[in-house]
Amino acid sequence: MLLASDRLMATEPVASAAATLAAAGVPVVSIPPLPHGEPSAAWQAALQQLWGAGVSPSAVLVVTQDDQAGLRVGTATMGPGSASAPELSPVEDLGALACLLATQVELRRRGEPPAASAPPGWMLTIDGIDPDTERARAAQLTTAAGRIGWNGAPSLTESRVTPMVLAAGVYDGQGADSHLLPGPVPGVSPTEASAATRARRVLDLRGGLVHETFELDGLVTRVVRFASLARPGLLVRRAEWTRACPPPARPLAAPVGELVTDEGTTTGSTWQRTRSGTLGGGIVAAVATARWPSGTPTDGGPIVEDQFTAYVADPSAPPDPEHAAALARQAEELGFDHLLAEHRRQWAHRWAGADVVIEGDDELQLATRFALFHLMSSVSDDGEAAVGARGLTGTGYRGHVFWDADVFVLPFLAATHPPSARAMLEYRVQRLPAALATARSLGRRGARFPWESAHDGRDVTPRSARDRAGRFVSIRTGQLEEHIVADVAWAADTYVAWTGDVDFQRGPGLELLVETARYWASRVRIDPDGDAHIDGVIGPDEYHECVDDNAFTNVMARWNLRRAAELVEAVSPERDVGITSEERHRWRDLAEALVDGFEPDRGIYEQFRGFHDLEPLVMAEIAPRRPIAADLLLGPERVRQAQVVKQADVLMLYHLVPDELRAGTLESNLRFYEPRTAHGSSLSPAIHAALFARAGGLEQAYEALRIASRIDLDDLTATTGGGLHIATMGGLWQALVHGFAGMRPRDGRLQVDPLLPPQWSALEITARFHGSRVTIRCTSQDLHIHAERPIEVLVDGEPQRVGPEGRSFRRQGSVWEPSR
Ligand code: IFM
Repeated sequence: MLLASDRLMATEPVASAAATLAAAGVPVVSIPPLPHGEPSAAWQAALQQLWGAGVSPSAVLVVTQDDQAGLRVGTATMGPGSASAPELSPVEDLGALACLLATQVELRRRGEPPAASAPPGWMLTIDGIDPDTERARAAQLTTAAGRIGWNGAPSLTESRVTPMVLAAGVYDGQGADSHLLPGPVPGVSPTEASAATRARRVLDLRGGLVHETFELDGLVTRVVRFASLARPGLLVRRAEWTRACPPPARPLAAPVGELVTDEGTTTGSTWQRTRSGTLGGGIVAAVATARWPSGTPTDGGPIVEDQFTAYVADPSAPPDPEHAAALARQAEELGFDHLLAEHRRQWAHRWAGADVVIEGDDELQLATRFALFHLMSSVSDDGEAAVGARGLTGTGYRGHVFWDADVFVLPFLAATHPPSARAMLEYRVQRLPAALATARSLGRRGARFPWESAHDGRDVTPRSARDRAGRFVSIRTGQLEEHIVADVAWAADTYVAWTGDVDFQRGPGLELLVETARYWASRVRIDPDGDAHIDGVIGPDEYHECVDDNAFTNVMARWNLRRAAELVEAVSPERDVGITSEERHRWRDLAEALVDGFEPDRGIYEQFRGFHDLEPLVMAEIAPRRPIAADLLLGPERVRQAQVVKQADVLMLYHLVPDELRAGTLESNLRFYEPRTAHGSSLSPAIHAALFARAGGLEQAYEALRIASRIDLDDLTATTGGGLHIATMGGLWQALVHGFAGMRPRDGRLQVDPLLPPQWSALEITARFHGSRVTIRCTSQDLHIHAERPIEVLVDGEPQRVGPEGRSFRRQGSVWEPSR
C-alpha cells in the first residue's frame, strides 16, 4: 500500500511506481503533504479508508514532501484516529526514493508472501513446533469462512497432527455414528516440521491470515494462507518453497482415515472428492496452481507457489467437480493479490461491526479477538448453518449441534451479523418436521428438538462412551436433556430482539415458538393439587441424571409457554395461526402451575427436587483449583449423590430469562451455587463472569472471564485438540456485552448499564440493533453511545433516543446522568 503526497505523485519515479503497484492490486492514495505534528484531516481520512479496506498502518508506505522537512519516507505506524503524525525518515533525493519504490515493485513482481502486518492486539504468535501442543495449535490456527474450515496443521509434514478440511453440515454415518465428513486437503511439503531450526506461526485476526515461517539448513520457507471470506469455499496459499523444504508432491491429499472416492483432472485442474456412503453427500476440491520460476528449487533459488483450492460441498448429493474446477480457475485468473485484498476488505468489514476493544488489558484484548474471529469464521451467512460444538476447527463431538449453537453462539451473531444467526435458525426450521415426528413418536405434541443433532434432525446422541479415565459409561442426555426444546425457542426470540426481523417472527419464528410450547404443554404432569411438574430430565448440570423438576428446565418451559402465548396474541389478528384461545389460555395456566423450586426463606431456587438433601459438598473448599472435572476427581457416583454442580444451571436462568425469576435474588443464588460448581464444562465460567458483573462482584467476574478467555489458548481442559470450544467463545462475548456492558435488548430498546473492573481503562463494543450499528464506549465514569441510525436505548431505566450525533452520560454515584 502506498500513500503519497499529491506533489510527489506528479513526479516521474513515484508516478510510474504507483502505476505498477496499482496494476498489481496495491492501493495507492494521493493526499496533501503530511505536515509535522498533528496529521491533517485528509491523512486521517486516508488512513481510516485503508483501515476499512483491511490494510494495517504498518503495511502502508508513506512518501511525502513539503517545503520545511523535504522528502521523507516511512511506514504509517499510526492507526486511524491517532493524534500524532508518523515518524518518517528523510530521503536524499528523488533518485533514492525511486530506488526504494523499485524495491517494492520488485517484491511484488517476485510474489513474496506478505509479512504479518496486523497491529498489536490482533496477532497470535506461536514460536516453535511442540509435539505435545500441536493438535491444539492446529485448532487455534484454523481459518474458515462459514462453509469450509481449514485447520492450522503446519504446511510441512507433522506426524502428530493432520491437515483437515471440514464442511459445515456435511455428515457421514447415521445415528450416533454420524460425524462430519472430512474433505480432501491441500498437500503439504514432505519435509518434517520438527526438523525446522526455527518455526513461527502467526494468526492475523484482523486479516484472517495464517503466516508460517520455517528455517531449515539456513533457508527460510514462508507461507501465507487463508480461507477466503469474500469467496467462502476457496482456500488460498502462497508459499516460497526452498531446496530444504520443497513443495508438496501432490496438490491434494486424502484426509487421514478417509477414502477419496474419486479423483481426476479437468481442464488443467486436479480434483478429488470424498463422499458419504450413507447420506449421499460429499465434498469435492479442485486445485489450480501457479509457480514461478517454474520447476523445482534444486538449483538454489526458492520458488513461489500459489495454490487456489476451491471446495464445493453438498450434504445430500455428490457435488460436481466441474463446478469446483471452474471456481479454482477463476481464482487463479484473479490472482493472489486480488484475492488477498478482497479477503482483507471483507474481514475489515466484519470487524467494523463486531469488534470489542478492551483498553488496559492486552492479554484479554487478544483473547477476546481470538474468540470473535473464530465465532465469525465458523458460521455461514446464507442457507442453513449447522454449527457443531467445535465449529469447523475440529471433529470433537463429531460435529454434532448442541444448545451450544442456539444459546451461546447465536446471540453474538444476532447482534453483529444477523444473516449468520438467521442461517443458524434456518437449520432448526428445516428440522422442525423431524422434531414434530420425534414428539409424536413419544406420544407427545409439538416439536421435540434433539439434544445432539446432525444431518436430518433426529437425535444422534451416542448411548455410551468411555470417559476420560477409560471407563465405559452410559450417556442419557439424548433421552433426557430436554431443555434444548426451549433453548431453540429462546434463540429464535433472541434473534428477533436484536434484529427486529418481524417477518421471521411472524413466520418461521412463530412456528418454532408455538410447536415448542405445544411440546411442553403435552410434557408436563399435573398433580392432584394442580401443580405442574416435568419429571425425569437432565438439566445443564449433567452430573445429575433423571431428576424431577429441574429448575432450569421448568423455568425455560414456563418462559416458552408464556412467550408463545404472547406472540400468538400479538400476531393473530393479522394472521390465522390456527391456535385456539383455549390452547393459549392453557399454555398460560400451565406456565403458572409449573413449579420452580423457589424457597422464599432462603431466596434460592432448588436445582431439582431433592437437591438440598444431597451430601453438602462445597467444591470451592475441596478442589484446589477450578475448573475441574468433579466426576473424575470424586467419581461419578459420589458426585451424583452430592451438591456438586457441573455448570451454571439455576444460575443460567439469571443469564437467559432474568425476568422469569424473583427480583433481587441473583446474589443469594450466586452465593449458594457458584462455590458448589466445578465448572466441569467449558461453558460455565463465562456465564458466571456475566452474572458476577451484573451483581457488582467485579473481582470474581474478572477472574471467571479470564478463565473463559484462556480455555482454548491455554488448552485448560486438555480437549482443544478436538477443536475450539465455540460456545465458550460465544459465552465470552456475552460476559463482556451482557455482563460488563450491561447491554441487552429489552422491550424493543437497547438497555445499557456498564460496570468496568479496575484493570480496564475503557471498554468499547460495536453491535447492530434493529438494523442500526451501535457503538458504546465507556470508562468507569463516562459512557458514550453512538448509533448510525436513531434507536431507543435504556440508560438507568430512562428511555433515550440516540442517533449519529451520539449521547454522553456521566456516572453520578450509582446512576448515569446525561452529560451536557
Ligand atoms: O452442550 C455441552 C454441554 O452443556 C456440556 N457437555 C458438552 C456439550 C457440548 O459442548
